Amino acid sequence: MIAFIGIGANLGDAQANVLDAIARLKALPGATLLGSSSLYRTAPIDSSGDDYVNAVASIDTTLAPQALLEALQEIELAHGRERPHRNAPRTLDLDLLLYGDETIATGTLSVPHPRMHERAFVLAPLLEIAPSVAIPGRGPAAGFVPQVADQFITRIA
Ligand code: A4P
Ligand code: MG
Repeated sequence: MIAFIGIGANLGDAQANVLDAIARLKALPGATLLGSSSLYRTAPIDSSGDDYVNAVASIDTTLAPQALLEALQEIELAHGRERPHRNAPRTLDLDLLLYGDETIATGTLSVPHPRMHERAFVLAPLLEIAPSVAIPGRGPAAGFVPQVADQFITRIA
């Protein structure tokens, strides 16, 4: 299954944390890294603290969605992620954005990620590596770009 992972960090060396997350995805058993976007500097949305560094990676994986989520959470924990409250600043956040064209709604997992289409920090890196990707139930991701045009985002050289 092809899956897309959203990567974000705004504590510590955010850029290094994002690059290390991509390296760990590359090394993940049961997954092959297909691609990763540039890194982007983005203003916090519904969150506080410094600007974020965001990126998106795509993998081809045999892991089931819940197993993949747990693997992502292990990578977050390896970075000392603490969860004092929702949307708190974080050393590393990994979100399962898309899992093939599946729609998943369990107590621990919502796929497609319910807010991904509202966020430039997801859409810009996602569209960089998958220009024609669609969000199940919503349509082409590119169609949501005009609605996030006011969110600050810049590609890191
Ligand atoms: N969960 C459910 N669905 C998923 C999914 N598709 N992927 C559950 C990952 N996790 C999923 O997540 C809380 C719980 O969501 C998990 O235990 C899992 O079972 P969390 O990572 O502990 O909490 P969070 O990240 O604070 O919440 P959430 O809902 O992921 O927040 P958002 O909506 O992703 O927002 N601004 C910028 N510029 N860049 C960012 O990266 N990120 C956020 C986080 C807010 N503002 C941001 C950024
Ligand atoms: Mg999260």
